[in-house]
Amino acid sequence: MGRGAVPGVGRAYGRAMTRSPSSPGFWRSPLRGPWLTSVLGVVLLGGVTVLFVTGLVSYAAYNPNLASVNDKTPEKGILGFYLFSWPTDPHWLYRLNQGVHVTLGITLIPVLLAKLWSVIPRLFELPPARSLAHALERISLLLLVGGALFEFVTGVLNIQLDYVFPGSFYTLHFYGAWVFIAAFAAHVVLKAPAALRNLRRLREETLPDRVPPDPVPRDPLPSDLVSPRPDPPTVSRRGALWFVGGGSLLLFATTVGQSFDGLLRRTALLAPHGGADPGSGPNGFQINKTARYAGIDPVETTEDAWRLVVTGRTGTVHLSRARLARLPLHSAALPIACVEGWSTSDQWWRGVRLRDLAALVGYDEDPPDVLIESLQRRGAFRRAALRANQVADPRSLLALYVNGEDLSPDHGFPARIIVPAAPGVLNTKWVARMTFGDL
Ligand SMILES: Nc1nc2c(c(=O)[nH]1)N[C@H]1C(S)=C(S)[C@@H](COP(=O)(O)O)O[C@H]1N2
Ligand SMILES: [Mo]
Repeated sequence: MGRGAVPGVGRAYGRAMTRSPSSPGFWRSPLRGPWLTSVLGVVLLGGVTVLFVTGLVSYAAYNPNLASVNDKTPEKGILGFYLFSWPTDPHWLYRLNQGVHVTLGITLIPVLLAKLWSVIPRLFELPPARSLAHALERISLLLLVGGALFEFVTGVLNIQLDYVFPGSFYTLHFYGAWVFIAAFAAHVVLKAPAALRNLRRLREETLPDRVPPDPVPRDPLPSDLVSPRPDPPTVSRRGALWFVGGGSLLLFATTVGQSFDGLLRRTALLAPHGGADPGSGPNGFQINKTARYAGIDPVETTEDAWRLVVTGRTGTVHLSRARLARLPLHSAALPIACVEGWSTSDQWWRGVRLRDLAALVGYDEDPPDVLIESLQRRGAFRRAALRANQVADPRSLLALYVNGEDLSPDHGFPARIIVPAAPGVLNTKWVARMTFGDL
């Protein structure tokens, strides 16, 4: 029977209170309250900010304003206000950015779920709106929860599966991020004062070992999150935090290896799998799409059949692979870093400088932008545009060799692009045509 209730009435009221999720008594965990919600909220505030920034940076790395082939969200309008020319230094820039974005995103999943769990009574609150301000707050909450789930789900699916969403991952994840961050910012502004108050109190009292059966004395702050009829606690608040943190740690430990080689990569149980086994040897590093998957006909890559077609100010030249191999060759140690978060350590690529190829077609100084097209006939990644600063970098190569050997078919034989600091998708494999200037 409820505290201070009239006998009989109390029991009926109690039953009504527990029957529907919109009644506060339905939610019985003594862990819910401003304390747990505030701690999780602060972790997410930091984490989501990093995710948002690295996400925006990742989009900029595609150089989407350079050419339509690079841009998966051409209708973005002012949302592209911040775009900048992606640099080529430091050469591990995209590797770091994307490793942080994906690894942190996966690590935060338990925190996000715990946070949603901690505020779930609020989602069922009735009446839906008590005032205009309350209505706005609830709409922002809906966008916040929906946006968060949407961003995490699309992100994880893009990493783990052959993408299954209707529509391009890039478009959905990009627009979803803006909806989410707008709701997130509104939420932070609305909730920061209360969260700060809660956390200041938390610093004053030391972390209690067990939640008291009646949280009212410890949680004098008025809160609709505190259950009016809490069940006896089965775990302390400290224990609950360990549970969430342990989940995060487990996800982190089974993801982070995808940014490294050798034994560490094998600990990345959650990294994309099911692709081709790269085997060992000079070409034994991660493969994204195999030549077979991309529909590359081996006949078209033979010495007799394949010609690189380079076009520029002074016309077009056709180069066999043997001809290319007699041009001045240079080496560069550069990683492959995919938007999916995995990356390789630096590989030793050897080939012709992009700026030397530009010089062959009339750009002796100040090489322009270039459009790269592969032998591949279908698929979004068969073409990419590189900006002039990327072409000019002496480490940017049309690579013929890697780690002292011919490129393998799966790594782009007869020739592939490799550019410092660029996302994997700009490192086009099975290159057939390069068009300088006039994108
Ligand atoms: N023609 C072509 N080039 C491509 C791709 C592709 O699908 N087709 N995938 C790109 C992507 S997304 C990445 S991450 C890298 C991966 O290179 P790797 O398979 O040699 O590791 O290749 C890039 N080059
Ligand atoms: Mo990629």
